[in-house]
Amino acid sequence: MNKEQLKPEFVAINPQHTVPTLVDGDLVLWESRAICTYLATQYGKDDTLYPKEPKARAKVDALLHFDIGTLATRWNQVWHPVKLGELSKPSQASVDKLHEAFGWLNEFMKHGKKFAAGTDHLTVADHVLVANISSYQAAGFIFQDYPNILTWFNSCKESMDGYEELNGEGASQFGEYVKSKIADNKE
Ligand SMILES: N[C@@H](CCC(=O)N[C@@H](CS)C(=O)NCC(=O)O)C(=O)O
Repeated sequence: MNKEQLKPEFVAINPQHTVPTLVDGDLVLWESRAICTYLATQYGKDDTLYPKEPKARAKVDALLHFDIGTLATRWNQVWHPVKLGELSKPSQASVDKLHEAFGWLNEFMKHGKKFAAGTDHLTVADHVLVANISSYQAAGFIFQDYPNILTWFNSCKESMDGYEELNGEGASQFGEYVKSKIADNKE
């Protein structure tokens, strides 16, 4: 928020000046999903977080692509016009499209397994998706029409070490910021 990412020393390592950016030895990496798969591959004690088996990995990759290509893209269409002051509140059409994506995610999760990629253990797909879903919930979106998402979200919160400190608190701050921006526009 203080635009520290625009400082020359940051732009020198990542010309796109996006957060997060990881420096690990001689590797400089941005794009959060690539960072997650790198960390799991390089430092995971086994391959459960990011499976080596091609079909299991493909299920995880599909969710990572859905997360950035559909879920986050549709969220941006809801939020960015408000953030940039172009609209006072999100357009109904953009909200409907986001709900359509929630409906798809809810369907993907009807496999009866605990976690998103159809496993009973966490994968990077859960870590990536939970960052977005928790933010949208904190910003006021209700998931009661999406029971598979709600059940999965609870499993993530129970299973991810340090969930509240590492994700919940930030999601709440983000949600409050979104809600305050929309409320300010009403006054
Ligand atoms: N697809 C990228 C998005 C990164 C991104 O746009 N991050 C925002 C914060 S959520 C940012 O760094 N904004 C500051 C800027 O672009 O200068 C990722 O997942 O890492």
